[in-house]
Amino acid sequence: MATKKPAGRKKETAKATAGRKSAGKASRKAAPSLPAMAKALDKAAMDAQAIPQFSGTVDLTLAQAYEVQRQLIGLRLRRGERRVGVKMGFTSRAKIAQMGISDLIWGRLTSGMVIEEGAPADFARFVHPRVEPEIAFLLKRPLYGLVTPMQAMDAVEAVAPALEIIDSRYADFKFSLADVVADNASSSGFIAGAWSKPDVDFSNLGLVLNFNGRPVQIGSTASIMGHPARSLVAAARFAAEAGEPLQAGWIVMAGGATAAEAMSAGQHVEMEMEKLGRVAFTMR
Ligand code: OOG
Ligand code: MG
Repeated sequence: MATKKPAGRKKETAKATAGRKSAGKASRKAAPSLPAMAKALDKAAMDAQAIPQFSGTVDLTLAQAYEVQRQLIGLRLRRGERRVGVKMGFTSRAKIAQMGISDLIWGRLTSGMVIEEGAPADFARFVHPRVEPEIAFLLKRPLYGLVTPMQAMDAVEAVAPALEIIDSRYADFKFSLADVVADNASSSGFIAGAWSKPDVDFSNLGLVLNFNGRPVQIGSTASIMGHPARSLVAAARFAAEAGEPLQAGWIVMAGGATAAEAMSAGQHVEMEMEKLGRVAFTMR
């Protein structure tokens, strides 16, 4: 394929590469701008239509990828969504092994991603959704910078068993580190179960993820960085570095304790966690 002249740069968008899974070494297309990437990801999410990953076409640094993410969320906030927290990614071996990425990442949660416990989610809204068992923290005061796990827990109002629906906007759910960061860490929806006071020892709670009453994943909260509080510590650091410190009332999703499971329409998803109880929703 012919290499484009820089003059064609503005016109090139991620769409122009549609159909290509990953560009070969020979073809380097002119890179779309960061705002164009944010728009393409936003549209992909709204249309529930996958786009090709950027890597292979664009050399995106991690800092640029986080800037795309910031702008992507900016588009949602401008449509009236509210910021409600932070999600952490790749905090367990199981997730690292499943996706082949071992760097901790984070993403921004907005009100449009909230799914009420027990409520149905619409399969048509997603590209190729997966679900993973997590634990959620609800903060009672702001938390930022370098904190110890104890200081982090002091800011926690409550903890809950939670499910995250991830739905990569990239074809085949394949991406590089920069790709997935730009795509807000694949976030699509999350469901928190009943909140408990954080005086429960949640460091090693057994959990089972069930599809239509059948177990599909089993694990423990201990697989989240050895102790989920460490994920909150990391979230506090990332958020402060981004100039968006964790706020009172925000939710922090600690990251998947097991590999994520692909979902289809008509599934009832339930996760049962020792001591903290269950959380469920139906994909219709
Ligand atoms: C990226 C998001 C990772 C987690 O809990 O580790 C994540 C992905 O797997 O698509 O949410
Ligand atoms: Mg997750």
